[in-house]
Amino acid sequence: MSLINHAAKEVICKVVYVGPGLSGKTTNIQYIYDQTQTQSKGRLMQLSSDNERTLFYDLLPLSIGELEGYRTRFHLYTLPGQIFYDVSRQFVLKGVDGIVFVADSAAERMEANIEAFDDLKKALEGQGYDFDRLPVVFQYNKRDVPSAVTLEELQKTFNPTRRPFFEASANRGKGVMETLQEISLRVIRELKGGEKP
Ligand SMILES: Nc1nc2c(ncn2[C@@H]2O[C@H](COP(=O)(O)OP(=O)(O)O)[C@@H](O)[C@H]2O)c(=O)[nH]1
Ligand SMILES: [Mg+2]
Repeated sequence: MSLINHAAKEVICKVVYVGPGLSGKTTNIQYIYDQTQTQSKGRLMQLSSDNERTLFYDLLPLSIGELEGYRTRFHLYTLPGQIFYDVSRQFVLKGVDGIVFVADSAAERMEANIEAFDDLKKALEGQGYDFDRLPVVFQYNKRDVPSAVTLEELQKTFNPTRRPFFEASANRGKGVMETLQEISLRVIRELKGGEKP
């Protein structure tokens, strides 16, 4: 559920990028940070160290626009897989408004993708969310790697009901802003009362 601050006329939406370690979540956030004008972004907080980039989470506050007189702000978080068994990380999912699932296209990472996906669904259920009703966008990242599995296989495995998805090469910025735009659109639509696309 979004945080609404009536005094400040602000809505704060929480979007969490989830996926297995090294699938490209931080790369997405960093690219968004680099592409966003200074006045529209807060400080990028990266709670991680150089040699263990996947351990903690990133937070990027963004101002996206106005909705009925309220400033809409997004807080983008990244969250590694294995969340179900790690209570300390579950707070990042508290009050989540939208999820970007960042899968790694490399064949050798499919098992890790599936594990992270199952963990995510369990963690959301544990907090009373219905994954099928939450705004979700799938990002199939690392489409450039030689061992990439087919789009069909990814869709069949993660997104059989064909919710929005993007192919990406986040390290080159491909698909990153498209993913962000789609998830923010879905979250705002939900805020306005769940109009269907
Ligand atoms: N080949 C390739 N490498 C990528 C892509 N996106 C990210 N990477 C690299 O994958 C590594 C892990 O990315 P990172 O964003 O730290 O993963 P995170 O653990 O999900 O936050 C880094 O070396 C990135 O430069 C991509 O689309 N293609
Ligand atoms: Mg990271």
